[in-house]
Amino acid sequence: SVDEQIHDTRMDYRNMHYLRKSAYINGQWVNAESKAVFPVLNPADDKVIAEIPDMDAADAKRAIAAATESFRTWKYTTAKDRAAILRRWYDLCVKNQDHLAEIITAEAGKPLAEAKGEIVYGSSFLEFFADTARHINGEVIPSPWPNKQIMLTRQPLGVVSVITPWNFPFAMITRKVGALLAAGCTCVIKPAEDTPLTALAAVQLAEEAGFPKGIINVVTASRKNAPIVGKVLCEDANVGCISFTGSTHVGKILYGMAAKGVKRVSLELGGNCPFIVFPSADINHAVEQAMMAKFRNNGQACVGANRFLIHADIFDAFVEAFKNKIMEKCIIGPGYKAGVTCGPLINLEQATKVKSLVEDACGKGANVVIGGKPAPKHGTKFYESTILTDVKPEMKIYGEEIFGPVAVCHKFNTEEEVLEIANSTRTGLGSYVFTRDLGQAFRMSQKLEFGMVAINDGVLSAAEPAFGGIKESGIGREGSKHGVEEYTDIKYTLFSALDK
Ligand code: TXE
Repeated sequence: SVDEQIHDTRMDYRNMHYLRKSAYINGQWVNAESKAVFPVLNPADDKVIAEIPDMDAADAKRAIAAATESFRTWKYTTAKDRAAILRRWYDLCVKNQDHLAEIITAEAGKPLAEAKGEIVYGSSFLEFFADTARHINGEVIPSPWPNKQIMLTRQPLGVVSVITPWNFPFAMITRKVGALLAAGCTCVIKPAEDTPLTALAAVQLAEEAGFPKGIINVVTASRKNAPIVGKVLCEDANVGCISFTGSTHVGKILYGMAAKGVKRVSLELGGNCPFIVFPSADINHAVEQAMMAKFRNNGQACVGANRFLIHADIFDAFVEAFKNKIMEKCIIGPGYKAGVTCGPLINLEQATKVKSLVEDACGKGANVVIGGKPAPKHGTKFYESTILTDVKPEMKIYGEEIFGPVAVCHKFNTEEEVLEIANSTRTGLGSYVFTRDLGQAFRMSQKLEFGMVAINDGVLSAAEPAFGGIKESGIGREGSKHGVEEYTDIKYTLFSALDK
């Protein structure tokens, strides 16, 4: 039975704080109207952690109604009051970081230390947006007419539908929800089916922080019901904006549905990030950063390095040093075990995708430097940390987002050539460049067609900068003041003086 499975595990879920098994609508912890449930599994051992409501259209409508009603008063709260509650939410997340991290490790598989890092990183958005809430300034503009004044103010968009992925189950919630609450919006969250427990725990802390009922709602749904709930969240007339992070494929479907109601969208979609190393670079530093850019979260990050483009003069030295670093640092195992740095992939679908991409490449002549196969002794979803060379354009792995622990290394000879290769993708999220040549760094920052360029660094994201991509990587920015403005519209008011 599910109960036995829950007990038969090395993580004791019974003692986990903040493990909620209900969804959250209008300030109540609730079941699906249909009473349906679905299991949430630990990807390390395939055991059931909890069964939670498998909601459908009726539940989604109920949540939107609650968010719509609460918006009527929330939009008139002062920025100071909104900032104070956000700040309390931040404090509670930091205080409970160990409990939250355990839930992430259980359902997402990532090592505990990394899960704690996600809580620190994700909480920093709440702290930052608490500050930003008080700086959503308008403008007063010189008028072209005498005795008149033009005022531009920022208005919240209303109810935001928030659909999040499983790779950063906490940070993807805080990055969106913190910003939209600061702006004065309310929301309905549909967390990824693989990682809903983190979202529920985060929202329980929001409840403790004092958000009034209906401001934040969570509708949980299985993979089967996600499109049903998603359709309502995109098409309901009361929804003003859809904020989504996930695959480009699903992003396009949601964008299409949003278009029917001329709704605003914020889309953070897939990437195909180049990691470029020039001969002048400090190779040891580049390798250290490559480890972060590739193997953080076991390669399951949209800003993860997807293509290593290494100058021919240093190719062999880089690949050798990279391989040695992998042998030293990549310890595969379940996330709760001390010392483990590489957990499982999130689900069978992702594990199969990574395996078949490598098999396709090897079948067409790619060379395995290290790894190159699943690691079944740890479980069904583990994969060895891998380096491939001799990858050609006709191999699927050349153009696809790998989303796993596989580093594909290519050789290049000139700056023009590497720019051509790097830019030849329909996506444009992050890019990384390693060089000591200042002029070259400047040219690369100008010419790389990506929303973000990191020079001599492998980690880009924080609350302060504007995170986001161009082309098929999405629309809009998260973090920074731009991330808050994303959830506002500009209202223009004209004041005409009656007394002349
Ligand atoms: O993503 P999906 P998946 C990329 C990455 C990965 C691939 C597939 O390449 O290998 O996408 O991952 C919800 N209406 N990224 O299948 O399906 C779903 O329930 C409404 C990059 O997990 O896009 C979940 O909440 N919602 C990405 C969310 O969409 C729908 C992070 C994301 O799932 C829906 C994740 C529908 N019709 C994957 N179908 C990044 N940018 O970081 C699914 N969902």
